[in-house]
Amino acid sequence: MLLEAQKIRADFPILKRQIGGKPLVYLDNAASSQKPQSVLLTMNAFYQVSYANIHRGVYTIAEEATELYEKARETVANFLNTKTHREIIFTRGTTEAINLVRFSWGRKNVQSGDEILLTEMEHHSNLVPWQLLAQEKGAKLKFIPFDSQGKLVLDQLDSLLTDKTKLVAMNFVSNTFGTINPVEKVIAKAHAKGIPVLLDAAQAVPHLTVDVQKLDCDFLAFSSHKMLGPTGIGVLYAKEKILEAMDPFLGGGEMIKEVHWDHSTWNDLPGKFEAGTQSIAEAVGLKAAIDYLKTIGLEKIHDHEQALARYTMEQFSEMKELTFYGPPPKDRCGLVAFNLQGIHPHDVAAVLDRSGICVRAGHHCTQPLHRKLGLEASVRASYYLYNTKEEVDLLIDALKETTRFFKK
Ligand code: C6P
Repeated sequence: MLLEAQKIRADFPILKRQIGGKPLVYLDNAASSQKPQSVLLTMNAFYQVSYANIHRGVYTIAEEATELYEKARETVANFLNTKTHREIIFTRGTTEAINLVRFSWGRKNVQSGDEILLTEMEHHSNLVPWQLLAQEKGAKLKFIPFDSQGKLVLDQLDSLLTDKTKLVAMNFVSNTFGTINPVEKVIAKAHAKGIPVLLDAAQAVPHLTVDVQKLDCDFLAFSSHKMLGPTGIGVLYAKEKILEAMDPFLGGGEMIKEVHWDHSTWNDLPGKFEAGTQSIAEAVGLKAAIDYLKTIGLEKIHDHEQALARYTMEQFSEMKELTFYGPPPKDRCGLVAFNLQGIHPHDVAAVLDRSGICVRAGHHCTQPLHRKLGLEASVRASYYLYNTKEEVDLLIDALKETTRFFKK
């Protein structure tokens, strides 16, 4: 079922733009999404009416700003169905959230000879931090493989989870295949052996209903900018008792209770992990983004994007010079990565830009995944609630034209 995308589009000022006289066709939502008017106006109003630093001032606008910032935390907590809002830590984004776990949890809990289990389809943000930790500690990384459809092969999971495994860290939705991974299964198996699980949910939270209590994941990370919110803010969710036992991440203002010349004590959660002045207006903007997503409904958004992906794949199947990657539509979110035979992905993206079409070309921060496929790069079209079937048609026409152009 498709959403009434034309109505939704009216809420996004940038979508009225033209590129070289052609309407903007924004199909790079997995990289970052566009922002509705409500997010822009809310942030603007915050700066114009209530802006001040938070948790410090006793004057009216400082109290208002603090209230709005904490209201944003509550909104995120409700959105993810956490047990308490103390389990929500604001970070700069997914990357920082995962690195927070690496430093504050990983340094304490991973030792020489230990193992961390990842998948072969991790974004570099959920691979490089663990490589750095493994190098520092003398630990080892292991990988759940993917098959020719871009789905995880779980046959070996029991033997991949060993007495030495200290953490499973995996993406919920692949940013390259679009695969919705069977995270519940992995969590159940890992927990049966007492192993905590971190979900990189950067491509999941914007598109799927995510309930952390139902999932029972131990950590979960995502970014605001991929879900209609501003850049510069993201979230780390972690179970309260795990956060309590973790060391602070950054040291400085706000994360302390008492400071002496030679030592300090730490603030209660979540302050312990939010050192320095935070991205205050961005938190307010993230709340507005979640409010907007809730008015449409994540189930409807997912159905819409999946229908667009299905339609794209049907069209792609008819194009013999095009290869696309990943699982069948029912197992994926709304993105499709592909290649046109004999044409470099960057050339494809540059030609599409002449038709006002924005797609990502490159390795999408999944170099090892591309290497396993024998590729250096691919083109990726990724959809969101405001994209239309007509835009997919424009993409298909432009790709056919690209093929003709390069064959000349
Ligand atoms: N993927 C893409 O085009 P940050 O940059 O911290 O907001 O998010 C990093 C990140 C982590 N995990 C996954 C699964 C992701 O997709 C991303 C961001 C973008 O695919 C930019 S590289």
